[in-house]
Amino acid sequence: MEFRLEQKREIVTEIPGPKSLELKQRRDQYVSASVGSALPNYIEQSDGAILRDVDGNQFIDFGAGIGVTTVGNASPKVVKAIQDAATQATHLQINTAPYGSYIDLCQKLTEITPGDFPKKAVLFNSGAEALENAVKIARKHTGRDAIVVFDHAFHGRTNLTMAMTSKSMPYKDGFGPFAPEIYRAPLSYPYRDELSGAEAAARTIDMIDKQVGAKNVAAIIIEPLVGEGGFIVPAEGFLPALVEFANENGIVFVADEVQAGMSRTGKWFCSEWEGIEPDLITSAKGIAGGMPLSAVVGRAEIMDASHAGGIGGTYSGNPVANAAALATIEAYETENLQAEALRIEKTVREVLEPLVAELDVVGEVRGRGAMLAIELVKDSSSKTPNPELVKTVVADAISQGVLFLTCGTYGNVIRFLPPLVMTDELLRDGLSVLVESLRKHA
Ligand code: PLZ
Repeated sequence: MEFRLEQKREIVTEIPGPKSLELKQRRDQYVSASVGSALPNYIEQSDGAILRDVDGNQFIDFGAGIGVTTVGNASPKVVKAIQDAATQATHLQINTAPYGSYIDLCQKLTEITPGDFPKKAVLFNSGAEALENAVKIARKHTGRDAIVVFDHAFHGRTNLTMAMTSKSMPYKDGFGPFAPEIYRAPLSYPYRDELSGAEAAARTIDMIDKQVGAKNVAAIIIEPLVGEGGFIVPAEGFLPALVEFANENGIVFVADEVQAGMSRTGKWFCSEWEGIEPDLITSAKGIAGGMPLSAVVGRAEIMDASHAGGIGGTYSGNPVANAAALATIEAYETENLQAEALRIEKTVREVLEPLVAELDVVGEVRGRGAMLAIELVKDSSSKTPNPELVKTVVADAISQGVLFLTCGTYGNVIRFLPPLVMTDELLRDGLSVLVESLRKHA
């Protein structure tokens, strides 16, 4: 594979460098303080798995813009598709003057999502917007109000999705009142609850039955691999049991695959790992190689529940974003990127799993494909979260040219979301910085 930027980390100035500091000064004056940043450096270019800042420093990108540039930063095929599409039209509007790429993309999405039944799709701009609309569709279809979500969930920052998100700080604090009829159920978190999938599902179903009433529930909405909440993989059997319960009770089962979907875990959608067929799937992030695009895809009869005009938006299904998505999906196929996700998983596990025995502070290595994480604790017997160590190690890595993102309800998880084109050499180099830092600070 050819890259524009050398796939190598390189620190050539102080961190942050002078041009970054200049931008920060103007930022402090003109940008709302409500916007945070993990990296103190300002990026000018990205390519493959490298971010290059305004001072010429190069970082290994373990975040992919929170799992967005899964296909690679500035993937050449995606860039070309964007350029070609923009020459044809910068904006077309499906509600006024329809166009083909909207249909092409919806068709493609129905083909790659799990489930051998008639499906339809609808397009939006952001993950939160997809979630909002999945709720609207499920409520219209069932005529019910209640929405069940889970501990540790992240579904967005709009009013409805904020109510669905679990963590108060920073996502909800001071931003209420929140949307009604959202009920939070216990998740399966094997490292902490030590329950089997069946046991955890029984606990969850009991809560729904007793506290909400199955017949009142429009939708159960869950991330099949919980993202912001800590890269938690529910115990085997948990998801299938919830799907069965949903099917038996006329509840729409929604998999929020905004972060876990689109080849990230080594399959098109993470739901496939447990063989579940969600009624609806929300997709975003990795869908369009960086263009703002999201979708709800699912059973045709549910997707058709709303009257025409009830679902949509001015920018939904922008033709440039559609072209990017079609090129991204093609690249996943032709470049065998799902196999690359599994290659990344193999290397990460090989390097990090031995640390669980070696260092008492490394609680667990978990995830699927190229959606992996380590949970850090004070010690393995108490499992007390260790967010301080996460902060130290992540800052240490930044100073050496490696960008890791964190997550977890307790802020004690380091997550790995590399672009799937990250070479094994770069991957091992980035991980070696982490291992060294963990050994030093543990
Ligand atoms: N659903 C599962 O992961 C966005 C922010 C939180 P928007 N995640 C990025 C984090 O992981 O640090 C997200 C998500 C899931 C919905 C959303 C919302 O997507 O595009 O940010 O609206």
